[in-house]
Amino acid sequence: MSKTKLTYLNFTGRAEPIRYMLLHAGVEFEDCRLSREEFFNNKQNFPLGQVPILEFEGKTLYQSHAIYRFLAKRFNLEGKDEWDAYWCDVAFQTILDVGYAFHHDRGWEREEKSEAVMARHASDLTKAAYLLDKLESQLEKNDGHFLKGQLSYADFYLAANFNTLNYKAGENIFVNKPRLNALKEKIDNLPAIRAYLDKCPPVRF
Ligand SMILES: N[C@@H](CCC(=O)N[C@@H](CS)C(=O)NCC(=O)O)C(=O)O
Repeated sequence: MSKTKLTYLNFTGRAEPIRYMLLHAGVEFEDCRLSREEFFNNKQNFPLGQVPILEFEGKTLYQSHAIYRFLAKRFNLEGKDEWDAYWCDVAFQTILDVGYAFHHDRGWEREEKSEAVMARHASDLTKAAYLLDKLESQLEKNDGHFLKGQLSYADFYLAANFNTLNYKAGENIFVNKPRLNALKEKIDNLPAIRAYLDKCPPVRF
């Protein structure tokens, strides 16, 4: 059996949902975290010159979202039919949108705290809060998961991105979001994920 190897940088970022799914599925893998220098020395060897890449069953997978969906299919993490898969994708894409709300230049945390910059940041926070409320409603309808009664890749995506989203927002955007917090806790406390989190070195995002 060929070795499974995930190559990324020393961040959670796009790789963390892959780490979570592999860990939960009990797949042993090499978690290769390149330094900036190592990345640029190897860039030409990666299919699109980017990471993450996942070597799995003798093939090289790239494009993070395609990898998430591939693993979701392989590990039965997108529900029982295409309707479940659809709602799982909706949650995933809504979480992505929360992150996109903060893709603006981060003038609000540097010197440039002009009225315009601060107004834009406030508007980003409002948009994110609106989307997070929609995600809360989806969890409420489904007894605490994005799909009722089952784990899905959207659950893993949320937990794996929690800290990154707060980093992008510059504050904890999950205050008063009890269901999202509970889901993150539940995923982070799955045995294989807990064991990983307890020993992985702290990273900024
Ligand atoms: N669409 C790609 C984007 C990957 C990507 O931009 N990765 C970053 C690291 S987070 C990277 O490799 N950047 C270096 C570069 O593009 O030169 C994916 O989601 O996998």
